[in-house]
Amino acid sequence: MIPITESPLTRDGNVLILAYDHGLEHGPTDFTDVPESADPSRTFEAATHPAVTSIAVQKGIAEAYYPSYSDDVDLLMKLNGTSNLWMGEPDSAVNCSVEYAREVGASSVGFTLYGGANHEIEMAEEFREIQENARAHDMPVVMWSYPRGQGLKNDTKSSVIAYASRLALELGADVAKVKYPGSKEGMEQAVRMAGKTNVIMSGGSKRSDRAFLESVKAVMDAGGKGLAVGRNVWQRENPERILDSLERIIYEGASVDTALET
Ligand code: FBP
Repeated sequence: MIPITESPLTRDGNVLILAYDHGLEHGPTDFTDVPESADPSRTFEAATHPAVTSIAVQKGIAEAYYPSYSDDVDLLMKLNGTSNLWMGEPDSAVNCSVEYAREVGASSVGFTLYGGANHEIEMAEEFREIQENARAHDMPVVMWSYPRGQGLKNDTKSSVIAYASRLALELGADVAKVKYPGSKEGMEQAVRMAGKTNVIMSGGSKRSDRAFLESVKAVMDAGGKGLAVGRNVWQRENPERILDSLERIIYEGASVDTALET
């Protein structure tokens, strides 16, 4: 395992990844409410906030925008991804190699694994190659560990999320990014099952400030290391404001009420 506390992926041992691969994963619909959010520069600007440890993007956005921000922003290259136009069983195309991610300037890499999907076997094999290449370059690996597929009726129940985080440990990820299981207890179980792999929460669709921050607080109280968040930041008119609140909860241990006062 890579001690991620020594990498730019963390601040004081905690993590706040700003995810911006939604143009691929969900398409332009995610930019409808705040049209200026379609401009990647806006999210790169938000990523200069001191609360943000890294920005997670796909190769094309990294190539086009990261050079203008490389002094102020740490890059996590997402190595696979699929559009919402794909109607088949959950799967994710490998779009970038570890070597090329490094060339573009990434200090860490991210990979989605859909445990339980018909394509789990191929995805796990692709992950093996990526994980071993990343080890060779001392680059932390973040697994977007999202069990889903025909057999899974509820992909956020605690036992499924605990399995997701365990799967990340077993396959050698440094960080497991999992959906919120709905409670602090559920997150505690996921953290326990992950062993030495660090667990962070996936932000999810946009919610009220309080509901979102309460889930983040529960994650931190459960022993999680932070979150990777997209829509709950850049779908807001003022991304900085919610980042101020996140900074207080994740790095200062503030309560939700205190964080909301910022
Ligand atoms: P959000 O915080 O907006 O949920 O982003 C996290 C993320 O994992 C993105 O990296 C990715 O594009 C998206 O969620 C995928 O969500 P899903 O597969 O559930 O549609």
